Amino acid sequence: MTPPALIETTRVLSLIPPMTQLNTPYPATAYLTGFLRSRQVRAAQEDLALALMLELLSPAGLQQVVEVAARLPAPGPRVAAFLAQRPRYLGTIAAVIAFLQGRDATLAHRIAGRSFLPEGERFRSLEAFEGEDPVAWAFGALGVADRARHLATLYLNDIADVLRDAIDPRFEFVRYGERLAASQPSFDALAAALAAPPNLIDSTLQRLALQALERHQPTVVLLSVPFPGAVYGAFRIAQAIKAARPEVVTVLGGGFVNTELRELAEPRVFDFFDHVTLDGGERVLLALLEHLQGRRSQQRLVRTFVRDAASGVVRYINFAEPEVPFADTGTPTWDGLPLDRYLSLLDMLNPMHRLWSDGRWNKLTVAHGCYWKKCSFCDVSLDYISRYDAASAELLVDRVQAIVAETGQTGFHLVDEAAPPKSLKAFSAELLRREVAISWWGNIRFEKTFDAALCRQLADSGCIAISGGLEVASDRLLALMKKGVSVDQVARVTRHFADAGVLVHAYLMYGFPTQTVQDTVDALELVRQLFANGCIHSGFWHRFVCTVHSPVGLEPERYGVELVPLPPGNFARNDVGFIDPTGVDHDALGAGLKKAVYNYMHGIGLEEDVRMWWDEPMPKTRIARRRIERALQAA
Ligand code: B12
Repeated sequence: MTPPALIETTRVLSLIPPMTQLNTPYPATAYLTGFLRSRQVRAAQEDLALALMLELLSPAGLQQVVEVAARLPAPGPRVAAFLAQRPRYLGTIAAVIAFLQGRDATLAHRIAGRSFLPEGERFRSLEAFEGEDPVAWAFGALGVADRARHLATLYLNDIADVLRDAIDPRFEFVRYGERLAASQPSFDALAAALAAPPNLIDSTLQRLALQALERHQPTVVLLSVPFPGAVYGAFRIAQAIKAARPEVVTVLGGGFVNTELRELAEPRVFDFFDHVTLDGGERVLLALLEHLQGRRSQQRLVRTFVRDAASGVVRYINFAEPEVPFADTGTPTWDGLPLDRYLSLLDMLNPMHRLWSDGRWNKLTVAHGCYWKKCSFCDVSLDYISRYDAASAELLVDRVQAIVAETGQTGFHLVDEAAPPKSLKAFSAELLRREVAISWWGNIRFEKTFDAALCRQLADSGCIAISGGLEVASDRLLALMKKGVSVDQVARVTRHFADAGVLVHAYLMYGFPTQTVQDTVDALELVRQLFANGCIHSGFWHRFVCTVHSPVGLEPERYGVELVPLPPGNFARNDVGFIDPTGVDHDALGAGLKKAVYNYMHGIGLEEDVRMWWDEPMPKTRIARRRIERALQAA
């Protein structure tokens, strides 16, 4: 038995590294902190991504940026323009940040007037709009606040350009050094970047990390990397911790690790982290904390990579133990995160992307994993898809009520890959029964179950938007990808949602194995008809990427393609190239698809022949002009 005193000395600090999002915290630390506290572990959290940005975008931080920029021997045009206007930038930055944090709403009028903010290159995007009042085109006559937020976002984007040109070309507001980590078989590039002297962004981040350490005095620090664009920042934080306080145990986990580091064998990673863990963090952490408290041997760690002290070899330890059921993972807590300091940027005019980057959303998972888990493009073999575990509607609404009571905010983003219709039905009924007023949105599959009555019930319970995959918009390819929906079904379901007043966004995909040019033209024609018939309001085309854990990556021959062997390496594995005998140049087609959907979202070109969106001659569509209309009538 370990003496209680030793257990009590365990203090866990979970950190969000830069960059993920600025409008709302990425939820992993909230989930883990909530869980650990439910198990009486002393746990705290901080968002260093937000802290870093608020520091650099403060008058003092920006002054430091000015100083670095002013020392450049040959500043590029964007940096020169910034330096020329430096008093205006320094004089406006605090006000703009307060405005974007929602703390100074009346500034909207001055910003919208366009004489308050210095305007750099990013404001040129406004020239693309015709008419005397360019932003009104996008926001309508009423949107002074939105207009100002868009202008303030362009202003921040100009500053981000300066950070890139003067300090670090790898910097972006939602990802940092992404290419150093994404699908990188070798750790060399990341190692070299980490060995370089810290630039202003790095040193600011490292100072903030050490201040957080000072405040919380943790014995264990958890770093969560959901995406490749958070990896470099996480390693920089760990580097600072290991240099200043080597006895603090550092642990790396999160979506990127769960996806790309499953075969990790790179010993240098362990110069920064003592442990790297896979999949759901709950059971893993209980085992690890017990181990650190001397109550469990190393051989009984769960899904944890360690570096063997004697041989220096990386070992994966996975002592089989039952997972913590989803119902017992506790309620996420945002305690400790500065919820009134997040920035509501208004970058993109796509209405669904706007929900992603605008507004402070609480996050809730309806069920762990995906109930369908068949789509051949998805990482269905991984735990966060394959391990399906639902909770009762009562428990979910208990969590909702606890989160609203804690945060004072009623907006929820359901972060499921695809929230199960049965659970959503019960969840919405329970919200209505308890008269809990919230707004919520999330991702679903366009299942038949979503009939008119259910869509109305979901809307009544607070559903404001849903997204779902229409993917390649071709019945042949939907069947090949085992999506389990048909185009006609998607039309009917999306229309039910739209009729209930819910914003509908379609994930669209191109470049799937065996997809021909004709398939692509036909897909756009169907998408055009879905917009024209009021089924969908928003959409975005993604280029299909083959990943090693998806059915296409695991059994390429079943999809008629051949994989390009991955280069050898002991770090990240994810995207894999493939040869499709159709030989179609999908990149060339992608630009036309994106242009078309962008215009459809604004009601433009909906009656035109879809071939107009490409510069090259394209085949005529084989889709009947009233195909979607008829599918809707048939219902
Ligand atoms: C919702 C979602 C989004 C939303 C919201 C993102 C956000 N910023 O909040 C949107 C649609 C905006 C989005 C965008 C993107 N996403 Co996304 N997203 C998801 C999804 C479905 C859920 C994320 C979530 O909130 N989960 C809930 C949290 C609590 O789970 P979690 O982070 O995994 O944490 C658990 C464990 O991982 C673990 N854990 C986490 N951290 C740590 C740390 C330690 C130390 C330990 C021990 C454990 C641990 O414990 C937690 C509780 O069990 C995941 C897939 C999935 N099912 O997880 C993909 C996923 C994270 N996204 C992914 C990607 C690639 C992206 C994009 C980069 C896509 C793109 N190309 O644009 C962008 C990045 C946008 C950005 N910069 O913010 C990938 C990342 C994989 C990878 N290769 O790195 C995932 C895994 C899906 C996938 N396979 O494609 N995404």
